[in-house]
Amino acid sequence: MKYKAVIFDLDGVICSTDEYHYQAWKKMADSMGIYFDRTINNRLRGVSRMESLEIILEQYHGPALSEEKKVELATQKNDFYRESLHQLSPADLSSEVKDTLDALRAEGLKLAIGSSSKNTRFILGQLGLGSYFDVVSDGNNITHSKPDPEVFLKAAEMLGFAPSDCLVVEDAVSGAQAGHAGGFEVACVGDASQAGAGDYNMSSFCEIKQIAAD
Ligand code: B16
Ligand code: MG
Repeated sequence: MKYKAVIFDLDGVICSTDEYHYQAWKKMADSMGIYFDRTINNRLRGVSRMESLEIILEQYHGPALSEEKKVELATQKNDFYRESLHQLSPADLSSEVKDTLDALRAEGLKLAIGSSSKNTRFILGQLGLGSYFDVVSDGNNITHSKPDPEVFLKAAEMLGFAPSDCLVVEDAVSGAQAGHAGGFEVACVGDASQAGAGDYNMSSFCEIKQIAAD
């Protein structure tokens, strides 16, 4: 195999939580009278919670907000978001994703998660993947979020492999940039694939099997 491990982004790659993020931010923004739409929501892909809030606050024109208030708003959004994540179940894991993961593992590859989300473990549990991955690097073990490579470098370190031995899979341009900044090859799906941000720009998830085998 070309790689020893594959490091997957979570939101937008393993599962689709975009709509839940959107609805939760929308509820928070509406409560503050802040304009927010799906185009702005697209800019939040792969971006940390507090950095996402700053992007949303570009549309806020009221009196200055204290750091305490900002944390309160981000917490409010996360509470809405966590509530909606209870709807996630193993049925939300597509058979294409699960079959591809199983096939990669059967080839002897180690599988890891590299996500900006602090809700990673909860989401994996909801999907029935609570103890599936060999390594989980997420928003709880990093100080810099994507496009900084920290989350992927930590995953590679936990795996005990060099970045050149690991393929990163991403749906966000910021995530693909993070992979490249860390010295990883990157395979993209979704938005990042359409933007041509990866070394491989896939039209379907199962193409990873071919990429890893070449
Ligand atoms: P949380 P990923 C990212 O996950 C999401 O794409 C992004 O929209 C979100 O703001 C970020 O996680 C933080 O999530 O509020 O749950 O900590 O794409 O890196 O898996
Ligand atoms: Mg993502």
